[in-house]
Amino acid sequence: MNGSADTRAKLESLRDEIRYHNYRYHVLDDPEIPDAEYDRLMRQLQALEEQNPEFITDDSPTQRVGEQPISAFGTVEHRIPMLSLDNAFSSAELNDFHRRVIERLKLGDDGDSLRYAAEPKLDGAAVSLLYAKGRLVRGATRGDGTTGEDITHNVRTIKGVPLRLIGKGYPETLEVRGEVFMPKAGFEALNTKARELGQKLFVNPRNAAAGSLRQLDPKLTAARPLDIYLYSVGFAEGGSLPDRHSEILDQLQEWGLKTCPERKVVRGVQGCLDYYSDIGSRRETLRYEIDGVVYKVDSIAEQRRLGFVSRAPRWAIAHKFPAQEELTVVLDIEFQVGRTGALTPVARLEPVFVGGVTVSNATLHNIDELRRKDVRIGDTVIIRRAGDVIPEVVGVIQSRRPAKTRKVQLPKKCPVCKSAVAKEEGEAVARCTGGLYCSAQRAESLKHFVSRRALDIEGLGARLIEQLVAVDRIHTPADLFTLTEDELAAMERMAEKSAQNLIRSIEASKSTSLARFLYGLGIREVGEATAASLASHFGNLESLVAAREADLLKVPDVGPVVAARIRTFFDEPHNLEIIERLQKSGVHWPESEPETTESDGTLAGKVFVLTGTLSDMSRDEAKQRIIGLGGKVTGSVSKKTDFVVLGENPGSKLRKAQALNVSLLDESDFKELISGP
Ligand code: 9MJ
Repeated sequence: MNGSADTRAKLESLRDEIRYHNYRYHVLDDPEIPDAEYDRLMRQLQALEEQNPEFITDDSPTQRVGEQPISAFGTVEHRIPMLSLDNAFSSAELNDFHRRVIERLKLGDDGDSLRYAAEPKLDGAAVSLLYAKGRLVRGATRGDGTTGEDITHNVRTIKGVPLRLIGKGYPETLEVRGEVFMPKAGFEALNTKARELGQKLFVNPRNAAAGSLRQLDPKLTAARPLDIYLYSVGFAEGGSLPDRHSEILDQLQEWGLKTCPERKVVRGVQGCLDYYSDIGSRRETLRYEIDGVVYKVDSIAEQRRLGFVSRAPRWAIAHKFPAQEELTVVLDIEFQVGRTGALTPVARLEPVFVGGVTVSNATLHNIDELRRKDVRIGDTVIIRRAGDVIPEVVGVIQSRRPAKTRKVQLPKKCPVCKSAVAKEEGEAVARCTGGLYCSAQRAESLKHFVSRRALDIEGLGARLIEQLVAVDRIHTPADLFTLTEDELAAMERMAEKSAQNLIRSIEASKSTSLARFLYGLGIREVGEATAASLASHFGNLESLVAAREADLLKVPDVGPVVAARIRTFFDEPHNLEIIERLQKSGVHWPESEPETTESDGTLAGKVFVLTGTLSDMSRDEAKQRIIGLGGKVTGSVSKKTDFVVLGENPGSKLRKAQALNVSLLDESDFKELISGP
């Protein structure tokens, strides 16, 4: 008896929790928890209801396919229900799906070559568009799958939605379905504007797309950067369609309906898995947000034979990427001291699997962020890890804050060297004032000096550097070149062979380039690109050390702040002494002719940014060509950038360029430009 009362109470409390999150998500457009957590709650409820079917109630969130339409819009009955997709979270689950398909279709060994139409799974809002005699007559949201909201006025404002179909041969009546989404660049621009105006930010592009579609005033929707890709046909009358999904989409494209350019036909599970990893590796560089890929049995006849289960087709599955946001608990908050003394609050976490790896630390960026987000020890927080970016704490789940939490204050003294901590007014970053007295700053400077893009000393890891600093064996980079093999072999966890190899790579690192050396010195504000500009501008170290601020300002990429930092660095006798010792130990680089700043080349005055890998030339070569023609190359995209050159797998610079409307050049455009008239 008691057992069943407990079960009912548990069911009701889960349902209430899910209803609360439905409300936050669908009504307030302000979700509190990550999708992965919502999915877990839903699955928990489904499992509990499956075990206790007698307790299923009509008003349970499981009994609804999607969200109920809000009444402000007219409603639309979908003639054919708009289904959702089943999910596969692993290749094993994908294999199960494929096996079921083959069994149902009785394909036997032929199943290995079954054709699937594969496409990215867009993270936006599902819509239906109805065309009568080629004219757009209605747009609707998915709603609960059966009944959606009439958003005709809003979809008409989306430039990617044709108001009339083009070409010929389209059916008299055609209902197409797809995803309205907000491209990442547009989303960032929108949030930047909202931040400036002190307005509420959108949590993610999907939320922004869904919210934009449900504006009562179409002018508001029109001002939002929305786009669309169509991915299926609901029904077609008075005309015929091809008999493969992939060919139907080709046909839609010819009638002016946008389809995703990444879609592809693959064969069997292996083809699906290859597609999954290809799209996964390019996910960050796509201009829109996706949360997985979708595979659909390509043959429409086979789709019909497979049919549907209650909510989803049996012929399609969404293969999800690992969630990029997850929940966990903050065990502690510590301050890490960086190379420049910056104190970064870091949350120590209950380990959590997110973005494909287990994460136990996440950054809180700086003290202002920590205060703004009001993260406390004991809090349940959202952790985000996207691509290779350092995991960060996105925010706190207020409703899960325990009665007792502990707030963390900015320490007055450096947690490592006890020097005073200073934070300048208006600056977000607090710093340890200990300079090279602080062993953390010393260790971090050394790690930077030996890092791959600086002197590139292989085998000299963070642990070893920390040990060497802790025993006071190394104070400055120059001390690295006095290490002996015997000494290293005596260090903890150091095999003789590794000691030998390390000495060899220290020796090899002595032959470097001026750009790498300058970057390795760790001058504030001098990143890789600025170091490279300084190296090619001055050609040798002596001229750079002797340069006045006015001379430095002539270097592309160098403004007054950077120039002052460089001057301060070389005015410090201690720094010059280290440089001299390094050169005496044999660190050297080839010198080059200083650049002439006055140029009348064909690219005179044009500012370039390079991103991604070019197939026919190295980045350095590309850069030399631009400089040779009078142009400049800088490291980051700004309003001053004239062109961004895109190689293979461009990074965030592409998005920035799109947001700022900077001209983009692919490799062939670029080659044409530098080859001249
Ligand atoms: C998305 N979200 O990209 C479907 N979807 O197909 C794609 N969703 C879908 N297909 C049938 N590419 C139901 C939903």
